[in-house]
Amino acid sequence: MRKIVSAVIQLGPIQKADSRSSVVERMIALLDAAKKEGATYAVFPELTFTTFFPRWYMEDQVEVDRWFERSMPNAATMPLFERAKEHGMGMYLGYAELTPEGRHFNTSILTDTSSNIIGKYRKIHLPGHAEYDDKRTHQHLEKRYFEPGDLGFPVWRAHGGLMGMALCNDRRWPETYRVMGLQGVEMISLGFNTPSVNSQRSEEGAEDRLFHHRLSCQSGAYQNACWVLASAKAGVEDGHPLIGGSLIVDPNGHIVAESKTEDDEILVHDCDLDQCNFGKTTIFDFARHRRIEHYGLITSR
Ligand code: CDT
Repeated sequence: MRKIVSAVIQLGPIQKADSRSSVVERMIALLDAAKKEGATYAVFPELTFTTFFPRWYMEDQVEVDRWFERSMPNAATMPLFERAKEHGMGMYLGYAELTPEGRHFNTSILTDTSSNIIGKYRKIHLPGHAEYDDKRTHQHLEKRYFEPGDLGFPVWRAHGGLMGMALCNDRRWPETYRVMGLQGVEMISLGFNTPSVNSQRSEEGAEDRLFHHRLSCQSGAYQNACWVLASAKAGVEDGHPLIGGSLIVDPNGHIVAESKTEDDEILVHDCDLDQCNFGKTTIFDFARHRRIEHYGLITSR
């Protein structure tokens, strides 16, 4: 058995006025609680340190850049990295990255048990739109504030297995999982901020959104025989509701843990990476069963 005692750490709402330090304090308390339950690996949400700012339309780049981190860790986030190192815990977490060259990405990182950053992923599937859209009930301006990720979908040998990362909308695309699946991924961590209502179809509410979220994570896990750990930022942020539904999905596609609230909450599970072996050597033995001569269209359009 190759077990990773994993904690999916859901964060409740973060308001526009909340400081990075107050969020980091909440994260440290949750990390401490996860450690008490034996966790050695913690998964935090997408854009962990702030409210989901892409719902706000901004024209002033100085205002936009306030939501971004110029380095990681930095003064505000360092206490989290220090605590994780004290606990000997690895982390996945998402943040808005502003590079020294002035590029903007929706990013996640993977750390080892000494809080060294050993992997970086930049979100590839950016949902939403780039200009103000008065036909929507709310804005979703990721295409305005971020450029598509430029690092692909690598996997990293860490924590005793092959680890992959994704962010929110990526989970709806089978290609996300398959590109990592082809590299043998055993555990995919992903953070998300999903509005509870479809801005273009108000009859699509939280139940439908939770259904599509579970469907995406469960099918990705099953079809690639890997664990999927999904952490929500949930609850009502400045009047805007986000679904909860943080999940731990096993390599058979079964949900083994799911959050019950839209607030700060922890899910802990002993994830045995060897549970991936059966699927990877039988029905989803890609080398034996895939028929790539028929898949060309997928990459040509
Ligand atoms: N953060 C993020 O990617 N959210 C999207 C919302 C899609 S609606 C524009 C998601 O796929 O959950």
